[in-house]
Amino acid sequence: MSDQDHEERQDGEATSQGRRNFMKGTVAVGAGVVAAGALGVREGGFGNPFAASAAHAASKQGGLDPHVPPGKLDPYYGFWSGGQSGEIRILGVPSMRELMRIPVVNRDSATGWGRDDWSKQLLGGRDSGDTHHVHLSYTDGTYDGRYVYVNDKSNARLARVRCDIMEVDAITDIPNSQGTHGIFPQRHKTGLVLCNAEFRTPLPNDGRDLDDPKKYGAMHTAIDGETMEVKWQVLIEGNLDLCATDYEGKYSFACCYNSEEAVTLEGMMAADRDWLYVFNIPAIEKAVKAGKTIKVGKSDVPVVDARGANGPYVQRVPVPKSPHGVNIDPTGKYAVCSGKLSPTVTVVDIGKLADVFAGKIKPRDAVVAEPEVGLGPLHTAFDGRGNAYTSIFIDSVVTKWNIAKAIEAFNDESVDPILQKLDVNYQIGHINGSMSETKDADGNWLIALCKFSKDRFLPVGPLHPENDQLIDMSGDKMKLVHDGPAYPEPHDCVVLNRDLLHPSKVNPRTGSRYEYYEKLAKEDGINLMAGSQVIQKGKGKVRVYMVSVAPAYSLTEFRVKSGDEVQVIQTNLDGVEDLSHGFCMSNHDVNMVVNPRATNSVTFTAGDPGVYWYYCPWFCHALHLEMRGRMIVEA
Ligand code: CUK
Ligand code: CUA
Repeated sequence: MSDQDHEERQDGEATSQGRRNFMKGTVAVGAGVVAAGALGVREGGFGNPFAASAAHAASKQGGLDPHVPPGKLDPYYGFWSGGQSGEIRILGVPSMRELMRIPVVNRDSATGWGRDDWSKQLLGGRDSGDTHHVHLSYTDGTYDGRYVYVNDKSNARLARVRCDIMEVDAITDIPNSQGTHGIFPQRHKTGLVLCNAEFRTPLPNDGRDLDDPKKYGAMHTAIDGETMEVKWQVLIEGNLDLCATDYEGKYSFACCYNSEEAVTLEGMMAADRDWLYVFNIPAIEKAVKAGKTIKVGKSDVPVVDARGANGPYVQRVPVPKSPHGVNIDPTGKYAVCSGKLSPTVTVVDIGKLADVFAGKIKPRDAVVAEPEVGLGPLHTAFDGRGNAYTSIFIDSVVTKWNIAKAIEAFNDESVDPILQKLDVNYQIGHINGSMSETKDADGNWLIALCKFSKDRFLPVGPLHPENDQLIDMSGDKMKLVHDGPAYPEPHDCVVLNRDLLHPSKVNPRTGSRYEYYEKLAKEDGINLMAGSQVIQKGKGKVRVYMVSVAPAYSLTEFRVKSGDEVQVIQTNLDGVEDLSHGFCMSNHDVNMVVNPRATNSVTFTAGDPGVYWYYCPWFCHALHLEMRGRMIVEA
C-alpha cells in the first residue's frame, strides 16, 4: 500500500487524523499525550473509578476508550499465535475484532493452505502444528514491519510470514530439536532468530543413550531472519523454555526449568534453583568462524558444545525453581525471569553480564531484584514508564510492580514494589502490552491471555474458548475493559502501532512463491498472466493453466483421462482490491483461493469418468455462481 493510500484509508477519521498530524509535529508534547491523541481518548473520562479523585484526575483524565465504532479503524494491530490450531490471527486492538487468520502449519479449507501445491511443498507433507510465539522483525529496537516469525512446537520448525501479503513464505526445519518453543528475533536489526528446544533428547538422537537421560541435551538454534537458514546451534545440558534477546545483538536468553536433567515430573521439580541461560552471541559466532564446533547427527549445522560448565559461550544465572518466561524491559537494561513454581520474578541486570562473562563477578551477582508477585508467575509485559506486569497463573491475577522499587526492595525490606493486583478470568498464561516488546512500549493496552474461560461466555460444549482480556493500562491502576473469546489456543500475542504495517491490496508477485510458479511457466513456455493452456506432461500427467477475471475463468472446459494427475495453475488477473477468486473442483477434495494478481495451483487425481464442475468459491461478482466450468473425464 502506498503512503497515499494509507492516508486515504484514514479519511473517515478526519478529526483524529488531523489531531495525529498535529501531535506528530508538536515536539514539545510528551509521548503519553501523543499516544492519547492518536487513540482519540474521550475527554471527560471513561467511567474510570479513580477519575473522581482529585489527585488522579491531575495525573490522568479517565481511561482509554476501547470502543471502535463502525467505519473506524483500530489504532493497533495484534498478532496472535493460534496454538494447536497451527495458525496466526490478526486482531484489531482495542476492538479485539479478529481481522484475518494466516494459516501457517495447519491445513485451512478456506484458503487451501496445506492442500495447494505451493504450501504443500513448504509444509513437507505435514499439515498440523502448534504455534506458540509470534514476533515481528526488528530494526533499531522496534518493529520494521517486514516479517512475522512463529515457532511450530510440535514439528520443530520456524515459519516466517511476509507482512506485505500476510502469507508464509518460508518454513525452516530445525535439526537436532524437539519441542521448539521459545523464539526471539534480534532487536538491533533483522538478524538472527533464536529458537529454543524445550525437550531434551539424546544428541544425536539416533538410538543411542535411550535410557541414559543424563546424556540428553537441548539446542539453542540461530536462524538467519533474512535467508531463513540455520546458522549455528549451541548444545546445552538443561531444557530450554522461553527465549529473549537484548537490544544490542550481544546476548540471547533462555529459561531452564529442568536443570535436574530429569524425565519425570517429580524429577524436573526437584531442585530449588534452575537457570537463566545467557548466550554470548559474538563469542559463539567467533567459535563458529574458527571451526571450534562439532557436527551432531546428519545435520551439517556447526554446533558449539557448551554443556556442563559456565564459559565464554554460556553463563547460567541461578533463578528460583522452574522459571518460565523471560522478558526484556523496554530500556534494554533488565531481563525479567518469571518463577512459575516460585512466587517471585528474578530481575537480571544485563549491564552486569559482561563482568559475569569476564569472570569478575558470579552469575548470581547479576541479579538485582526478586520481588514476590504471586503464585505461578509466567510472563511479564511493560508500559515504558518503569512498571512491569506479570501474569500469575495460579492466582489468576496480573501483578503490576515497579522495577526501580523492586531493585530498592532487594536490599531494603521496607520498600514494597507491588502496585496492584488485578483479577483476570481465569488462569492467565501470556500477557503482552502495546509495543511492550520494543523500546517504544507505550503503556496503553494490556492483553491477558487467559487459558480458562469457565463461566465468562455462553456454554458451547465441553471444549471452552480461551478468554483474551483487554486491560487499560494507561492509568495508575489497570482496568479490565473487555472479554474476548478465542478459539484454542493462542499462547502469545504482540500488539503494534498500525502505522508500522503497510500490507498490499493486490499481490506484488515477488518472492519464493513466484519463483516457484515462474519456473513452471518457463518450463512450459507459458505467460502466467495470459490465457489458458492444457499441456500433456508425459503419460498420465496434465497441466492446466488458466486465468480468472470476474466473473469468468479463461477456460470453461478441459478434458483429462480418469486417473490422470491433474495440476491446475490459476492466475487471478483482477487487480482490484478485495476481488479474490479461487478454484474448487467438485468431489475431488480441491479448494483454493487466488487473491488479486496472485497465482496458485493444486494437484489432484482425476476421478471416475464423467463430468465434474469446477467453480469459484469466493463471492466475487453478481455472476459469481456462474463462474464455473467443466472437467470432462474420459475413460
Ligand atoms: S508458553 Cu504458553 S503460557 Cu508456549 Cu509462551 Cu507461557
Ligand atoms: Cu470468482 Cu466467485
